[in-house]
Amino acid sequence: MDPPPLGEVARRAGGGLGRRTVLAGALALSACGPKAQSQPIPADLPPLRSVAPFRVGACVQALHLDDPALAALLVREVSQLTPEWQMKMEYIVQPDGSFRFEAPDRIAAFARAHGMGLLGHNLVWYAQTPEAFQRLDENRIGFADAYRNYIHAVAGRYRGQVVGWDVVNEPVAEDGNGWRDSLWAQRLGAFEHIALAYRTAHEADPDAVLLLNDYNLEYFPKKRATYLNLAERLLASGAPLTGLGAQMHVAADVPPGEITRMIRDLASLGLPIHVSELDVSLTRAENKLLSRAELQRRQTAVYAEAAEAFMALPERQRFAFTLWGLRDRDSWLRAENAADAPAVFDDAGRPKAGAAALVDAFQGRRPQA
Ligand code: 9MR
Repeated sequence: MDPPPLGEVARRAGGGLGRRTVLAGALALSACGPKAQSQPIPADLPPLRSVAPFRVGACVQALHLDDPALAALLVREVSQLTPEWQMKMEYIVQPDGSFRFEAPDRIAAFARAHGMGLLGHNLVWYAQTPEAFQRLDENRIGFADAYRNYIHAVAGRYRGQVVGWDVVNEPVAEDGNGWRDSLWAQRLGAFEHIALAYRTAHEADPDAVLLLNDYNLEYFPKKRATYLNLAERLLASGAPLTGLGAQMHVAADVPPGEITRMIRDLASLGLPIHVSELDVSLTRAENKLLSRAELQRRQTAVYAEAAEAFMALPERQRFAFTLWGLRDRDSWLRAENAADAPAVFDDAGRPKAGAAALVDAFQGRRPQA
């Protein structure tokens, strides 16, 4: 199950104009504000991975690897892959309780062949509770043993191949009031199932960075506070939580400054930070009065802000910076709205202004305003 559209929950007003105005000349000519200047995307824009002093990631499905243009773009631009859905229970756990690994094995092999990192995503998610777990015959195996067995099987299989795991995905309630209910919470305890997942993942792969991952942390300070509180409780309990992920599925009219504040807040615990699923939707913008060109301009500014805030972290806290879909046409948001164009490469794989903004920020340059 996907999280609800941000529009349903992100009730913030549109905010002022962003500071940064790197624009794709072709995209942004008509509706620029008075301060905005159009700036063409350099024809020889260097690959993202070549300029970033940390791993740049993208999500991927096994079928993407059959698209030569996309496979080539991935190899050129990114240095880490996150399986978009095929390392989740929905793919791995079969109705009879057996496991399958064809697709994630293929993605892992591709990453290895191209010297890329691999990020395991994810081990436990409230939204995925396979039938085999719901109908578990506890005369044969206890629930906690089956849960631990799953984590051991999956994290153990990719031991030494992944740089890290999103161990628990989206544990915080939508409104930030406590944690989500789930089959896992009901059977194993609201806190205990989370702590147990970290302890078990660590047994299975002691070298992997073990991350927590959630969304809307920039939009809702309350949700962020609950997330950080959970992280602190896990650490206090001795659970091996070693990284914090912020998904960052944001809209182009996210108020300037919110992303920067969120990244700083998360970094306050001292753990490595993963910008884990960044995309910037045009069609989810709350402010329906903004022109498409203005939304595109703001989208570029949002990518710039995210990259600059990440660059401002101490080096040891920059885990990776991951884009949720490299080209517009690969994005999950396209299924929701065919008019969306949330990525930094267009349908043809050409860099948009957002890609140029990332390159600038990763090189420590601020775009001209
Ligand atoms: O983009 C993913 C989509 O292809 C899958 O069908 C869906 C369910 O597995 O998950 C999407 O990715 C989600 C990610 O795993 C967790 N954060 C929200 C992402 C977008 O819904």
